[in-house]
Amino acid sequence: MVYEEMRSKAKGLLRPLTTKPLQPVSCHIHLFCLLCVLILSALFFTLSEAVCNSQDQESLLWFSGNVSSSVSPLNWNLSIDCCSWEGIKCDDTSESDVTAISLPLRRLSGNLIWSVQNLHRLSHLDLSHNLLSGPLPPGFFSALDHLMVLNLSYNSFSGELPLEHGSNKFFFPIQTIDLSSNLLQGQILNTSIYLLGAFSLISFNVSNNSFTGPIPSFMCMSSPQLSHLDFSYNDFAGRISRGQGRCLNLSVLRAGFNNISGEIPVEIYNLSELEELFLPANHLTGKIDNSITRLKKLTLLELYFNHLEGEIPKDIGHLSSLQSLQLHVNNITGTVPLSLTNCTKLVKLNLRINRLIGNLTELEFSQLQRLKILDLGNNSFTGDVPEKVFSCKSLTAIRFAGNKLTGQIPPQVKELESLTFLAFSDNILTNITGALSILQRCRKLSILMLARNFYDETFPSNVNFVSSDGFPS
Ligand SMILES: *[C@@H]1O[C@H](CO)[C@@H](O)[C@H](O)[C@H]1NC(C)=O
Ligand SMILES: *[C@@H]1O[C@H](CO)[C@@H](O)[C@H](O)[C@H]1NC(C)=O
Ligand SMILES: *[C@@H]1O[C@H](CO)[C@@H](O)[C@H](O)[C@H]1NC(C)=O
Ligand SMILES: *[C@@H]1O[C@H](CO)[C@@H](O)[C@H](O)[C@H]1NC(C)=O
Ligand SMILES: *[C@@H]1O[C@H](CO)[C@@H](O)[C@H](O)[C@H]1NC(C)=O
Ligand SMILES: *[C@@H]1O[C@H](CO)[C@@H](O)[C@H](O)[C@H]1NC(C)=O
Ligand SMILES: *[C@@H]1O[C@H](CO)[C@@H](O)[C@H](O)[C@H]1NC(C)=O
Ligand SMILES: *[C@@H]1O[C@H](CO)[C@@H](O)[C@H](O)[C@H]1NC(C)=O
Ligand SMILES: *[C@@H]1O[C@H](CO)[C@@H](O)[C@H](O)[C@H]1NC(C)=O
Ligand SMILES: *[C@@H]1O[C@H](CO)[C@@H](O)[C@H](O)[C@H]1NC(C)=O
Ligand SMILES: *[C@@H]1O[C@H](CO)[C@@H](O)[C@H](O)[C@H]1NC(C)=O
Ligand SMILES: CC(=O)N[C@H]1CO[C@H](CO)[C@@H](O)[C@@H]1O
Repeated sequence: MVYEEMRSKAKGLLRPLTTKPLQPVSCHIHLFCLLCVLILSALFFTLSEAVCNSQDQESLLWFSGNVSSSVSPLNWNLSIDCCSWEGIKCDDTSESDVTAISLPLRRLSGNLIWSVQNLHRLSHLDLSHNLLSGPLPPGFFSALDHLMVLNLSYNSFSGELPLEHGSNKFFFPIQTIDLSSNLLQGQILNTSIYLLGAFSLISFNVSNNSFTGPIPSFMCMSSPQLSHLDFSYNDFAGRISRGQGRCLNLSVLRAGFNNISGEIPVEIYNLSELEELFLPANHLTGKIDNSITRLKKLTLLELYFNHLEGEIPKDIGHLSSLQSLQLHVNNITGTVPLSLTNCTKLVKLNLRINRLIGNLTELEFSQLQRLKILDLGNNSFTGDVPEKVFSCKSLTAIRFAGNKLTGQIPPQVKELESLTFLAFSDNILTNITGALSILQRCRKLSILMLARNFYDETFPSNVNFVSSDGFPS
C-alpha cells in the first residue's frame, strides 16, 4: 500500500504535464477548461505511453518461459506493454523499469528464480504460495539491490542462503524478508554482507524451514527498526544470545519448536516493545525472571514444552495486556501468584503439567471475564474447587484433572453457556451424582471427565463421556 501511494505521488510529480500539444477543444479557452484538458491529456499519456524497458521485458519473458502453472499459464502478451502484464508494475521514469512482481497463489512451478536477478530496479517481489523450487543462486540478494519487500514464503526453495560475495554495496533498502515455509537449510551467518547491510530491515521470517546453528542476533546491530523476527519450526540450536536484547524495537520474537537450550537471557526483558514471546518446544532451562514484568506490552507469552523451573513471577499481574499465558509442561514450582488475576485480558491460561501447589480459592478468577481456556491440570493443587472460576462467563474449556482438589463442582457451572470441555478426573471431589444432574443443563458440553474421584457406594466410579483427550489448544 505504501508502495502504491509512493507510486501515485511520483506519477503526479514526475509526469510532465506540458509535453503534449493541446488538443483542439470546442469550449472557449477559459482557464478552467484549459486545466481540464491538461489533466486529461496527462492521464492519456500515463495510460498510453509507458512502454516497459526492453531488457526488463526480456528478463520477464525468460522468467515466464521457465515457469509453468497448472491453473492458467502467465498470459504475458508481447503485443501489450509489459508494464500492464499480470502482476507487473513499473516506475514512472522514462525507462519504465519493472519495480514489482506480485504473483502469489498462481501455482507456478519451476526453479529459475535467477531470471529475475537482472531486474535491477525491482523493489517488490512476491512469489508466495507457489510451487517454485531449487536453490537461491549465489549473489541473488545483492543483485536485487533495490529490493524492499521479498516474499518467497510457501514454496519449495531448498539449499542454503546464497553467498553474497563480490557485492560492492554496503547498504540494502530491504525492509521485509519472508522466506518462511520452504525447505531451506544451513546456518544464517553474520558473514552475510546482505543481512549486515540491511539497515532498514523491519521483518525477517524464516520459520518452517530446516535451518541449523544459533538463531542470529547480529541483525539487531545493523537494523534498529527490526520489529518482527520469526525463527520458529527449524532446527536452530544453542543458546539465545544476549545480543538479542539489542533489538530494542522488537515487537515479535518467535523461535519456538527448535532445539534451543540454556536460559532466557534477562536482556530479552529489556525489549520494552515486545508483544509476543513465543519459545515453546525447546530445551530452555532456568527461571522466568521477575523482570519479565517490565514487558508491559506483552500479549503472548508461550514457553510451554521446555524445562523451566522456579516460580511464576510474583508480579505477573503487571502484564496487563497479556492474552495468552502458556507455560504447560515445564518444572515450574510454587503457587499461582495472586496478582495473576489482574491480567484481565487473558483468553488462554495453561499451566498444566508443572509442580504447582497451593489453594486456588483466594484467586479472583472472576476478574477474568475474557478467559476461554483454563488448564491447571496435573499439578498438586489442594483445597476446594475454586468457585470463582465458574463466574468466568466466556469459558469454553476447564481442566483441573490430576490435582488434589476437594469439595464439589459448584452449581454455577450450568451458567457457563459456552462450556464444551470439563475435566476434573483424578481429584478428591464429592457429590459427583449432584454434579452430573447439574451438568445435564450445559447444552454444549461434549467432553466430560470425572473419573477416579472420591468413591463410595452412592457415586458412579467412572464418569467420562469420552476417554480420549479433546482439550482445545
Ligand atoms: C495479445 O494482445 C493483442 C492486442 O490486444 C490481441 O489482439 C491478441 O489476441 C492477444 N493475444 C493473446 C494470445 O491473447
Ligand atoms: C507473504 O505472503 C503470504 C501469502 O501470500 C502472506 O500471508 C504473508 O503475510 C506475506 N508476508 C509478509 C511479510 O507480508
Ligand atoms: C512467519 O510465516 C509463517 C508462515 O510461514 C506465519 O505463520 C507466521 O505468522 C509468520 N511470522 C510472523 C512474525 O509474521
Ligand atoms: C510448514 O510448511 C508446510 C508446507 O508449506 C505447511 O503445510 C505447514 O502448514 C507449515 N507449518 C507451519 C507450522 O507453518
Ligand atoms: C518501531 O516499530 C514501530 C512499529 O512496530 C514503528 O512504527 C517505529 O517507527 C519503529 N521505531 C524505530 C525507532 O524504528
Ligand atoms: C539438539 O541439541 C542437542 C544438544 O543440545 C543435540 O544433542 C541433539 O542432537 C539436537 N537435536 C536435533 C534434532 O538437532
Ligand atoms: C535494561 O535496561 C535498564 C535501563 O532501562 C538498564 O539499566 C539495564 O542495564 C538493562 N539490562 C540489561 C540486562 O541490558
Ligand atoms: C523436572 O525435574 C525432574 C527432577 O528435577 C526431572 O526428572 C524431570 O525430567 C523434569 N521435567 C521436565 C519437563 O523438565
Ligand atoms: C491488582 O491491581 C489492583 C489495581 O491496580 C491493585 O490494587 C491490586 O493490588 C492488584 N492485586 C495484586 C494481587 O497484585
Ligand atoms: C483454602 O483457602 C480457603 C479460603 O481462604 C480456606 O477456607 C481453606 O481452608 C483453605 N484450604 C486449605 C486446604 O488450605
Ligand atoms: C450435591 O449436588 C447437588 C447439585 O448441586 C445439590 O443439590 C446437593 O445438595 C449436593 N449434595 C450434597 C450432599 O452436598
Ligand atoms: C530450462 C528452461 O526451460 N529454460 C528456458 C528458460 O527460458 C528461456 C527463454 O524463454 C529458454 O530459452 C530456455 O530454454
